[in-house]
Amino acid sequence: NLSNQKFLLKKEWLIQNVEFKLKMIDLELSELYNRTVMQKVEHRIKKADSIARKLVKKGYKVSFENAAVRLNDIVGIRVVCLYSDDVYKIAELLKKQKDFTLIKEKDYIKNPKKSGYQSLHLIMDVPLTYRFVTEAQRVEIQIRTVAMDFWAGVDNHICYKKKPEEMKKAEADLKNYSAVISRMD
Ligand code: 0O2
Repeated sequence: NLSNQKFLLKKEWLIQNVEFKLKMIDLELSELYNRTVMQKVEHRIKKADSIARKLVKKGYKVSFENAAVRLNDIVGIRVVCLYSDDVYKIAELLKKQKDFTLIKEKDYIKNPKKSGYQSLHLIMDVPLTYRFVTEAQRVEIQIRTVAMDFWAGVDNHICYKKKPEEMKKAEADLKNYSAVISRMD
């Protein structure tokens, strides 16, 4: 319906806006370091069933309002680079953007999650003007190295969001590999 179309349109604009900023940052850093910095930039808009599952997991009623207010990652953008120094440089430059507001920063590189997951997450608000009204649009930007991204991909396939017992061994293994990846980075 129309409100769903409007919702998706705003999310698409938000993605374009953030990806444009990232392109500028990538150009600036690539020029500075004389090498490619961002290996990959990807995005996704969280699907309705996944939004509902996350709201239930967090103990909220499933509603459009709760999704908008309680979830930070309906729009997620992921930046993958070679080195952990790059991760922090990209984050620093994102935080310097005057029109972006940092809401929350989660450093799972300095403090990996129990699973071993590593990544730097910036939750940001980005202004969007539509029909003369400017509103803040929330986005979660995940910044990580190629090695961290590889780990997260395997974890996502084998463990994350899956159920207990038979996962125990795989979880322990993956946690060890996460430490190996930190050493490599
Ligand atoms: P998907 O599939 O990406 O949609 P918050 O309200 O921000 O405090 P939230 O969103 O639960 O709480 O924050 P958290 O734990 O930082 O997780 C945000 C996202 O990071 C997840 O989104 C995953 O993309 C990723 N992530 C977190 N932990 C892990 C992990 O152990 N393994 C992997 N592979 N990814 C992880 P979603 O919505 O859970 O999933």
